[in-house]
Amino acid sequence: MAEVKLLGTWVSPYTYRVKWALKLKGIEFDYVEEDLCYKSDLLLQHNPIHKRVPVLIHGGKPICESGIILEYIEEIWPQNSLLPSDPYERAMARFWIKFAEDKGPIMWMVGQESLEMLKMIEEEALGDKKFFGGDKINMVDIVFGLAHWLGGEKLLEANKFSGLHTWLQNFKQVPVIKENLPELDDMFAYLRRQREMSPQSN
Ligand SMILES: N[C@@H](CCC(=O)N[C@@H](CS)C(=O)NCC(=O)O)C(=O)O
Repeated sequence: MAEVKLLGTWVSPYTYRVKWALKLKGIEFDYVEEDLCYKSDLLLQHNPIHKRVPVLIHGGKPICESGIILEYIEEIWPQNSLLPSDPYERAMARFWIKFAEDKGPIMWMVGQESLEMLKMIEEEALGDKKFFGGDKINMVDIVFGLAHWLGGEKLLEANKFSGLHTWLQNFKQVPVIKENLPELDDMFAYLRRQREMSPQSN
């Protein structure tokens, strides 16, 4: 078995978090595309609790849950660090990662609650920085990258979150992100086909 293997699926934002982190650190890995309608034995054996992607298999041992995987990657491969070295700044980065995890997709859906959250993020977490990590992309940017999947650009533009809108554009221009980002139209077409094929839709 390859030393590092990633089980994922191309429409999954959580899979991309792990892919981006590995690539930003220059780690070689084998990527295994999963069909979530027919989960492989490899996936079922390595994530028997949730049976979800992503799963990182390192030296034969599985690690599940994208947030936990990101922390693991940072510990095992400290090069091109994805967290600040200063303990206070590191705690702040983890605060915003937890915020993004707790709020989930709601943050990027139009509504009073999401607008208030986005305002807080823009003012408190991003400020006038290029990335949440400062001049360089870090784990907070990776976690907020979910915005792409939810068409965040339109929401940010329409509601005049110019700081966050510029951030999302800067984020998507980082070569590793740009080269590893599914097209929204392809994803919607795929998910539509999946829905049509699923027995519940008949
Ligand atoms: N909290 C998990 C979420 C992972 C997740 O929702 N994965 C989805 C794909 S985006 C999945 O595997 N779904 C299959 C299923 O639930 O059966 C993480 O951060 O890794």
